[in-house]
Amino acid sequence: MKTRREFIKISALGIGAAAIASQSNRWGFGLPLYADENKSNKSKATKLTPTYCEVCFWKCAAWAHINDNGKILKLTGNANDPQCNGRLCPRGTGGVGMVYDDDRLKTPLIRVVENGKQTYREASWPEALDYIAEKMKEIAAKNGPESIALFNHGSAGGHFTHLLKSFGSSTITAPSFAQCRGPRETGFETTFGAQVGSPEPTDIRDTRCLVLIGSHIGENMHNAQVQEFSDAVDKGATIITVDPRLSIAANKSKYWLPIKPATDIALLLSWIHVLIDEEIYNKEYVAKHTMGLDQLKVHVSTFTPEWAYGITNIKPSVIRQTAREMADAAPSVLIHPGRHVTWYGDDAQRSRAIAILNGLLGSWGARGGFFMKASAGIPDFPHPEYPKPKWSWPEVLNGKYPFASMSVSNTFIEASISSNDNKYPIKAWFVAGTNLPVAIPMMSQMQKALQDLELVVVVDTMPTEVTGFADVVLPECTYLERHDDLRDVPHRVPTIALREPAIEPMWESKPAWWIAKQIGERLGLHDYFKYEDFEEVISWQLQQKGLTLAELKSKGIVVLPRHNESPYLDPKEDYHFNTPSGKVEFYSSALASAGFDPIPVYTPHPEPEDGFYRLIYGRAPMHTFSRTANNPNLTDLMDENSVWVHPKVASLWGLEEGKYTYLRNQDGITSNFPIKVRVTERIRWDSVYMVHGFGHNQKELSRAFGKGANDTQLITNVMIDPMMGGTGMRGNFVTFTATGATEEKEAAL
Ligand SMILES: Nc1nc2c(c(=O)[nH]1)N[C@H]1C(S)=C(S)[C@@H](COP(=O)(O)OP(=O)(O)OC[C@H]3O[C@@H](n4cnc5c(=O)[nH]c(N)nc54)[C@H](O)[C@@H]3O)O[C@H]1N2
Ligand SMILES: Nc1nc2c(c(=O)[nH]1)N[C@H]1C(S)=C(S)[C@@H](COP(=O)(O)OP(=O)(O)OC[C@H]3O[C@@H](n4cnc5c(=O)[nH]c(N)nc54)[C@H](O)[C@@H]3O)O[C@H]1N2
Ligand code: SF4
Ligand SMILES: [Mo]
Repeated sequence: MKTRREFIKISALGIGAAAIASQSNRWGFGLPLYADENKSNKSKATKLTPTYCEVCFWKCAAWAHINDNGKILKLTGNANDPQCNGRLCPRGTGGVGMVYDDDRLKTPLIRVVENGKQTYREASWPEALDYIAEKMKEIAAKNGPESIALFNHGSAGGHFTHLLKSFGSSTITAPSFAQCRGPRETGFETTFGAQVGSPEPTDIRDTRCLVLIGSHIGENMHNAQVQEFSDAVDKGATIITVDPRLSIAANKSKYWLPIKPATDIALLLSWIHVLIDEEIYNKEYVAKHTMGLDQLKVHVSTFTPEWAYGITNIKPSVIRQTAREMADAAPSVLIHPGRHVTWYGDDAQRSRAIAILNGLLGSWGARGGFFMKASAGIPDFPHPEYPKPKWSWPEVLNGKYPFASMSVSNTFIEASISSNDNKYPIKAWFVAGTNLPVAIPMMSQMQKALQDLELVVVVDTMPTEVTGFADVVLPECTYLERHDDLRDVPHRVPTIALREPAIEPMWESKPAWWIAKQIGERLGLHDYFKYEDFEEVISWQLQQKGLTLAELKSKGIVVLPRHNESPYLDPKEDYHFNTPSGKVEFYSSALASAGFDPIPVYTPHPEPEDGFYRLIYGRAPMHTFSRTANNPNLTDLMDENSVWVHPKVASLWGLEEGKYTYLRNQDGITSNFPIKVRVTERIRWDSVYMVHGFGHNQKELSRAFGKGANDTQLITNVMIDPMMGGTGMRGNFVTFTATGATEEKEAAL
C-alpha cells in the first residue's frame, strides 16, 4: 500500500550545495580538533558573549570567545556558575562544532511530490510560515486547537509551548519523562511527596557514602555532578556501584556489585531487610518523619541476602557489608535516584525501593544526602491569559497510568493513530529539539501516526532522522546564534544566567522565539507576542528581579540568596511531606487503592534464550544522545560506538577485538550497520553494551552516517510501566552475525 506520508531522507535533495561550498571556504573548516583551534586563536578573541550550553540539559553557563571577524574561537565555563565551576565538559567545549557544521539545515523545506515521488523543496520563510498557520487554523476549526501537539526537548520548547498555549493547546510532551526520568519522579513522589527534578538535588559534595544503581557518572557527564563525584572520591567517601558493567564510576568504587541485569529490586529489598533486621536504620528520622515501618518490616522479612544472592549473583556478605556502610554514613548517604531509569517496566517501583531506602537512612533533607533546592522564580512577560483548553495530556492518557505526573510522549503517538474509540485525537505535531525515531522506541506506531497526521512541523538544527517525518522543516539557528529564556535552574542557590547570540544566525536559520512569534502573528495572536526582539522580554524579566540586562551581559550569571535559609531539614523541627499522610510513606495507600503494590516487590523478568545476550546501553563522555553524532569536534574524539562483549562470549562466537559484527535481536531485526567489537572483562557474560546515539541512516549527516549501530532500532520489545507509562527498553536480546561484517565495513569506507 502506498503510504500517505513517506519518510524522506533529506539526502535525496541537492539542497544548499552552493552554500556548503562557500561556507567551507569562509570558515576554512578542515575539521581541526577544537583544542588546536583554541590554542592557535587564544590571543585573538576580542569579545566575550555570555551563553549557557545546550549540548545537554545541565545548562552550564559559559562564555563564547569571538574574534574581530565574528568567528567563535572557543567556549569556556563561567567561573561563577555552580553548575560548572568554570569548566565545561568535552561536549560543552565542542559546542562550537554545532555552529560550524556544514551539514546543518539551512533553509525552510516543504514536502512536495515530484515525478510521483515525495521530496522536499526549499521554501522562503514567509511561504513556510503561511503554510503552517493556514493548516493550523484549518485543523483547529475541525478538531479544536487541542489536537495540535508539541513534542519538545530543550530551549526551543519553551517558545513553542508559549505559541501552542496562546492558541489554546496544552497538548505538550517531551521524552524526558516517559523515556528518561519519569519513573523516579513517580517513585519519589509516592514516597516523599516530592519529585527529584533536574538538576538532581544530590549533595554528592558532602556525602560519606554514595550508591549508584546503574547511574554511570563520569560517562553520564552532567558537569558539577561529575566534579562533586570526583571530589567525593578524593575525600574518601565510600562509593558503591551496582552495574553489570565496570563503568568509570564502578572503577572508582570501593564496591563494584556486578549485578545480574533486571534484578535490582531484589538487591534493594534485601538491603532494606538488612537495615531493619540489624536495626541499623536511622531510628530518629524514621520515628519522626515516616509511616509504614511495620508493614515494611513484615514485607521484607524473607528477603534475606541469601535469597537475593540467588537472584542477583551478589554475595550475601557483600550485601550485608554494603548495607552497613550505608548505615554508618547515614544520614550523609545517597542512594542515587539515577536519571535514565526506564529500564524494565517496573521502574517506578524500583525507584520507590530506592526512595524507601533513602527514607530509612534519613538522607532526604540531610547534608550529604538530598538537599532542598531553591530557584529564582522568573515572572512571565505580560500577555493575556491563555485560553483554557477543553482537553490536555491527562485526557490523552485515556485512563491509563494513574501515577504519571507529566505527559507521556508514547500516548501522544498512540493518540495520533486514527481509531474510533479515541475521543481526543491528535491531528498535528510540532517537533522541536527531539529526534523522535531515535528517542522513543515505537517506530511502528510512529509510522502509523504519520499516515494519519494532517500536519507535521519539525524545527531542528540538523537533518536528523526526525526531519524525514515533516511536511515542513524549519531550520533553527544554534544556541550560539540566539536568545533564549533566562536560565533559572533550581539548586543549592538560585541563579539566573543569560544566553545572548555570539554571532548572527548562519544561512537562513532563525531562533525559535522568532519562529513562534511569526506563526503566532499569522494566527492573530499579536497580544501574546508584544515585543520586537527577545532581549526586550529578558530585560523586562530582569527588571522585575531588581537586575539589569547590562549586569547580566557583563557577568553572564548572577547568584541570588536563598529565600528559605537552609538547604537541609532541621532535625529538631517537624516537617510536612506532601504525601497523603504528611509523612515519608514506606507503605502507600494511594498505590494500594489504585491496585498497585503498596510496597515494591521483585518480579523476575524474561531471560535471553540460548545464544542471545541482554542489550544494555548508556552514554559516552564526549557525546549527547544522537544530537552530537555529526559534530565535527566531537566525532574527532569518538566517531562510532562499539559493542562490549565478554571474552568468553567473544571466543564462543569467533568475535575479534576491533573487527565488526551485525547485531540481530529477538524479533529478527538486524542492525542497519555493523558495529565494532570490543572484547572486555568489564562486562558480564550475559549482556552486551553499547553507547546510545550512533548508527545514523541519514546520508546528509556526512560524519555520522553509517557509523556504529543504533540501539533504538534493536529495542522492539518495550515494557510499559503501568504506574506512569515509561518505556522500559532493556528487555531486548541480541545475537551476532559477524560473517562478512568487517569486509562490508571496509568496502564502505
Ligand atoms: N555524556 C553524556 N552525559 C549525559 C547524557 C548524554 O547523552 N551524554 N545524557 C544525560 C541524560 S538526559 C541522562 S537521562 C543521563 C543518563 O545517565 P544515567 O542515569 O547514569 O543512565 P543509566 O541508564 O543509569 O546508565 C547506564 C548504566 O546502567 C547500567 N545498567 C544496564 N542495565 C542495568 C541493570 O539492570 N541494573 C543496573 N544496576 N545497571 C544497569 C549500564 O551498564 C550503564 O553503566 O545522562 C545524562 N548525562
Ligand atoms: N534507545 C535509547 N533511547 C533513548 C535513550 C537511550 O539511552 N537509548 N535515552 C533517553 C533519554 S534519557 C532522553 S533524555 C531522550 C533524549 O531524546 P532527544 O532529546 O530527542 O535526543 P537526541 O537524539 O539528541 O535528539 C535531539 C534533536 O534535537 C536537535 N537539536 C539539537 N539542538 C537543537 C536546537 O538548539 N534547536 C532545535 N530546534 N533542535 C536541536 C538535534 O539535531 C536532534 O534532532 O532519549 C531517550 N531515548
Ligand atoms: S554538562 Fe557539558 S554538555 Fe552539558 S551543559 Fe554542561 S558543558 Fe554543556
Ligand atoms: Mo535523559
